[in-house]
Amino acid sequence: MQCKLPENQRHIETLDGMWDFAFLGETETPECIEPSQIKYDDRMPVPSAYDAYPRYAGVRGTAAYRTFLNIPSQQSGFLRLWGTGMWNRIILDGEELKTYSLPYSPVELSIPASDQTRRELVIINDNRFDAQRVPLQEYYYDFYAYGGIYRSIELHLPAPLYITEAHINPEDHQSGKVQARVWVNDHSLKSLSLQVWVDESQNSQHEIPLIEGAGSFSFQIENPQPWTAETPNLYKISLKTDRDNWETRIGFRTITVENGKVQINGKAVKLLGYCHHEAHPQFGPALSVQSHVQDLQLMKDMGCNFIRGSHYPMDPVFLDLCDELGFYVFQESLGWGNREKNFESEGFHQGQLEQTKKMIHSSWNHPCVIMWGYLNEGASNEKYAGPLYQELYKLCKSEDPTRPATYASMFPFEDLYFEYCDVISINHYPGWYSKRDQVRPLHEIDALFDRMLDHFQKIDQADKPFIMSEIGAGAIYGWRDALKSHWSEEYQADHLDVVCKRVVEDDRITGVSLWQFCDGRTYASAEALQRPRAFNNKGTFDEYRRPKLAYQTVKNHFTSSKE
Ligand code: ADA
Repeated sequence: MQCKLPENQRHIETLDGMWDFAFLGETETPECIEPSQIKYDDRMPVPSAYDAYPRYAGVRGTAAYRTFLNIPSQQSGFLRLWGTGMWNRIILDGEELKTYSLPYSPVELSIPASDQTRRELVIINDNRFDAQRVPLQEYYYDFYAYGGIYRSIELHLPAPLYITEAHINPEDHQSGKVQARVWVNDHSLKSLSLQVWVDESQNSQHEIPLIEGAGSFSFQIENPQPWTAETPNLYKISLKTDRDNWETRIGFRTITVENGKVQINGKAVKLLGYCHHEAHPQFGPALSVQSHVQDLQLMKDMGCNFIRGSHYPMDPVFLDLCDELGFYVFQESLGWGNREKNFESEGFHQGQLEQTKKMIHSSWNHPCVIMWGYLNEGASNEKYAGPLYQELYKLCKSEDPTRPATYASMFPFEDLYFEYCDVISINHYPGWYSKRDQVRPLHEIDALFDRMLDHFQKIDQADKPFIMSEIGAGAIYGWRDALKSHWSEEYQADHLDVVCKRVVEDDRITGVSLWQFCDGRTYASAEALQRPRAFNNKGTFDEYRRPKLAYQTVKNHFTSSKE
């Protein structure tokens, strides 16, 4: 079937569905595999983490995906891949388009025009750990690293002049003023005629001067309703040129950081919620909208208003749902416990900057995102890490001055870089990783909060909001035990009882993202010795989202704080 484009309009189609597939095993040089030699002997859904499926469970090596595109002759366009793991080589009609490794990050690739209308798209994907090929992902990260195409792929066939990006920034709901910046593909263009539509009605007409393909303008929405987690009011914005129609949704909410508080629309909020991995034992990180809604409904029901997307940028579908259902999101780039070897690697350094920038640009318009994060539990107590902490902070502030930036530190008392964050985020496990002779060491929890709060005062950081970005205890689902000690559901519930009580009652603590929403698969190697079943078992739900005892405990605290 020949596809016909609507005249002078952008045509977008999803490439999701069943693709040809082949698992090629431990190839020596996936860079050199000749696409025409690949024998596709299977079919695989896109999106999918193929190594989560029974036939390929746990394999490491090279895989190939193939599909065919139907593009009118002489039409150019681009592909948007919303998130892949771990290393990829993209080939169109036998020609290399790009080789990259930016797990969980969106990537765009131009499609050159051709006489042919049936185009062959091959994605060679490798899921082996390799410091050169995959500098951002190490074998020791405490969540299973899958291969495949985790998220949707879109084919965009725009008119010759099109909008590449727009940041729509509602100032505040009292004024209803919206500042906007728009970018087009043609950098020689001097001005752009554009109409703004709000919720299907025409709002305003603009003639925007452009410099190097970018220009700014503003418009007004009459009496807008504010966006908060409790009142997630959204407005659909369409930017229409005579050749394009670019759409997004926005919410009127401001974020400020003042006197040790995070303020939404000028009002201090207590952030209560979970760290959330995109993970399911059967599907890995390739989750459906149905599964995202399940997780969000469970968190809403417990009184959560806050989610830390650990430890990589969340799926845009998940962010859309957070916009719609009302959650505040801490959106962070991929990193986990990185040390000297990583900080000294050029690939890691550049990869951090590139993925963080892509994260900011691609999730800029989501009202749910209230802060940017980077380098989870990196070496923020070491001198060698300083330049990257500084660069990432500056990058966040220059790409987006409207949101605070932070990083989850595991060094509350030795951290050297609190100057490079607007919110102090601490990961710590009092009452869990404890001295070997301690039985039910719950007393450690309040003692740690006291010491940290004193310390932030002493080092003059108490004017920054403080979030407990990880804290928790493991429990094996169904393991109820008279001793109520480590790994029992009782101990986890008692532990989170102390944590939540403290966070809810102490005004100096801005919030908590408990570790973690649900259990998640981790190391397949002996690294798993502290991880029974090879899962991180600190979920309040198990990996199939079945609640443990702690569910009711956390819910009681989080819902009581709202009364
Ligand atoms: C760290 C890390 C988490 C998880 C946690 C744990 O804080 O950021 O990903 O590994 O420890 O369970 O120990």
